[in-house]
Amino acid sequence: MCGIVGIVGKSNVNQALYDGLTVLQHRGQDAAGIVTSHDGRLFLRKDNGLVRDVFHQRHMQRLVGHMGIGHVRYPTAGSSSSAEAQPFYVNSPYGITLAHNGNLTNVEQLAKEIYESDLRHVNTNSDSEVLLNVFAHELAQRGQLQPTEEDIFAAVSQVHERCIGGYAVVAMITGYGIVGFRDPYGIRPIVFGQRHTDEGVEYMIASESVSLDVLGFTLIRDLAPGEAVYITEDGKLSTRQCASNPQLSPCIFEHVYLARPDSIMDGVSVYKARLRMGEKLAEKILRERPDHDIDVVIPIPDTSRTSALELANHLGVKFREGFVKNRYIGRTFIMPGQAARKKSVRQKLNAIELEFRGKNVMLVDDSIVRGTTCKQIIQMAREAGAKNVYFCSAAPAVRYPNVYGIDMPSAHELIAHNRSTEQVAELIGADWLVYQDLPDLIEAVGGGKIKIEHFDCAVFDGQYITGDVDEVYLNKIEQARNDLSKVKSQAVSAIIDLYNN
Ligand code: PIN
Repeated sequence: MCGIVGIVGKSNVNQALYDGLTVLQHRGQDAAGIVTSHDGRLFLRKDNGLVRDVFHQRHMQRLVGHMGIGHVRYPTAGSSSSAEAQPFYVNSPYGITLAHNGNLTNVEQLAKEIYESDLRHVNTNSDSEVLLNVFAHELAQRGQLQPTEEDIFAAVSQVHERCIGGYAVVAMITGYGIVGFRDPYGIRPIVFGQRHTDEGVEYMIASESVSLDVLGFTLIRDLAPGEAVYITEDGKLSTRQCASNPQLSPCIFEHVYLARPDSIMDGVSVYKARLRMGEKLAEKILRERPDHDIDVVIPIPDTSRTSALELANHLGVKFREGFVKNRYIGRTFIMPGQAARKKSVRQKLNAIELEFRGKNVMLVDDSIVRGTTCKQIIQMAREAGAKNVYFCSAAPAVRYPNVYGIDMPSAHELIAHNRSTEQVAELIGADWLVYQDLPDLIEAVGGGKIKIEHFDCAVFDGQYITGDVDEVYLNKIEQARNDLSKVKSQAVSAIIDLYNN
């Protein structure tokens, strides 16, 4: 998962891009980058770290120009070196930079084609660099000294023909304009909007509408699946459907956990969807255990608060804040003679005992992925004196890996993979575990005022919408992950050895 922004303004856009990325920081804390264009030149700053750490005064001063794009990265499969921070750049044609949220499932094939047929060099393992080269190649094929909107939309159509997976993209064509586009299933989110200034209309493209809100832009709409928007440097906006068979199937996990609650995605308020998730959970509990003995509903901060609140309302049970989260977790230092240890949940969350002592508590989280955190939280609730600890997940059981750009563990690391609800309950130590049913989640998100019928629910049902994901592919990503974690743990051991010797 990553965050992207693009702005065509009437004055320097560096500060607005910085602010827009800061609002999207929850989508990725690993690396950040901004590129701007001025007088046919581009100016780029990117590095590993949070937005506030990557950009200093001296970098901001150099990022001149009335248009630019930016990115915050959350690593998916592959390494997390600063060389893979985005935006990426290719000099031909025109000087194109690109930032991407998502994952291409046919990246291996594309990388081969790019090298063997398109005669292009890709310097990293990032699928975003591959995507950029496909787009650049297709634009170059049009052979125009000055690209028209026709050329740009035709290149996007070719990208759709060649690239499979989930992708929301912003690209800047130096000296010409900014283009945003979305994969033909609309798996990853992307919106655009405008704001009026004394100098004229400014346009912004972003992963989430909250980024537009905070900067004073009005949401125009989401890009449709397969659609592209092109905004020229002097502020002319055009849109085009570039895919031959688009079909909206957005990632439902955005609503469960990834997106901010104050965003509107594909017309649906994330906040409202989460309220409805709570309502559906309450209905399920009342259906299955009409004589339940829950004394209090306690959310595990932060995401689950919205659904927990509505769950408590519909059960007619008290809602209480039983856990306090530390927002300022410090770094872990490796000291001589000490092994690096993961920060425990105890350091992040603390229980307020009086809400637990002698009570039957229903804890609520947005989802259960590995099950490691919730196991510790259940333990904490017991230590705080709870009589019985019940657990509710606002999402169904996560049983399959994500291949469209969410950093999710491989199948064998998912606690619910090949396990029943009862088995998971036992492993996490809950007296009773309630998962949301998938049809209820779909109804919670797609059954409001705006109807959405199809979602990418692959992490819950193993149905990969692009049709190209099979056992062989899943085994390959599992292997890549294992190799990566081996390399990481070897690196940590090497550092520890260094200190110890
Ligand atoms: C919580 C986000 N949410 C908490 C992410 C934990 C799964 N985990 C998914 C629950 S918030 S585990 O956004 O930080 O508030 O199942 O892997 O233990």
